Amino acid sequence: MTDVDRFRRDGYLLLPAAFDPMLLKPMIDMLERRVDRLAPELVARHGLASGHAGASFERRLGLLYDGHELDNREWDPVLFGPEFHDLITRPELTDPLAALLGDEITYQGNGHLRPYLSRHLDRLPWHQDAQFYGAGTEHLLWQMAQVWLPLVDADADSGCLAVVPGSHRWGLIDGAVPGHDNVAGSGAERQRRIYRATARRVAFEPITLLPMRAGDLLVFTNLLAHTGTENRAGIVRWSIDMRFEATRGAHPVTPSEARGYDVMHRRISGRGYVPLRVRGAEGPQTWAGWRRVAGGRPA
Ligand SMILES: O=C(O)CCC(=O)C(=O)O
Repeated sequence: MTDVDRFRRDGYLLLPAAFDPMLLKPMIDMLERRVDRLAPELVARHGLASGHAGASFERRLGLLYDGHELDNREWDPVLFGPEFHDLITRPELTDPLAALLGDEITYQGNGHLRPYLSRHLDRLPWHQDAQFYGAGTEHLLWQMAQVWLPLVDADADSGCLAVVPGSHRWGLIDGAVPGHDNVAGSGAERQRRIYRATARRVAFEPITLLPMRAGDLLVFTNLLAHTGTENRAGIVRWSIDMRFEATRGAHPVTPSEARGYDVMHRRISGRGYVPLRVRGAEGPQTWAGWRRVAGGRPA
């Protein structure tokens, strides 16, 4: 069975050791510099005795936030930079994606960097990503790929993902909120509805935990039911999740796929995400080119 067969059967594909961990180093070094710059402010704000300068990448941010809330979304803008650009245009990532999406591939600009702290009873609940993208995007099942990339080892104690294999065949569990605006934030009530409906649907299904090491890659469909798990390991589970598409316009699509692209692209442009061509006949866009499209947005 090929990787493509496995992806179509299970709705996800785990690629162990896709990256030499050394290739993650520029990204990690950049994040360590950010944490270092942030440390004096956090020391003052949280009344700490020390900035924990000697602590490891896995531990330092957790020590600086000990007992305090961290909003992961504050870290997303950090992805718009040369280190992330260079990481996601690498063949180690785009080769496996090309097997699934074809040779013209675009990162949709919608990535999240999650310094996920060790917090008992805290995790992202069960959902399908398409529930958030909006009804219609389920038709992009084979035109999109979600990628999850841990920057540190993530296991059952430190918040690895869990999935229901084959759940992409269930269709959209709850996306049918008429008039739902998929550009604006989902709102607490909508989020609750999505999480509740998905939790009910997965309740009696066999789940699979996906422990991963730094350098592994997980690729999954936008209909795969998945959740984060509790991080109880005392380390920061640094990970990146991001969405790619078979570049719109580069290949023929069905009318429902075209509708799916319309809904998805409305969200992307409405939210100001800046897509990046990571692979194609013209090669990947350069960092300078990506930055230019973003209108010189500061990195
Ligand atoms: O990183 C996590 O814990 C959850 C990530 C997730 O739900 C996603 O990538 O869609």
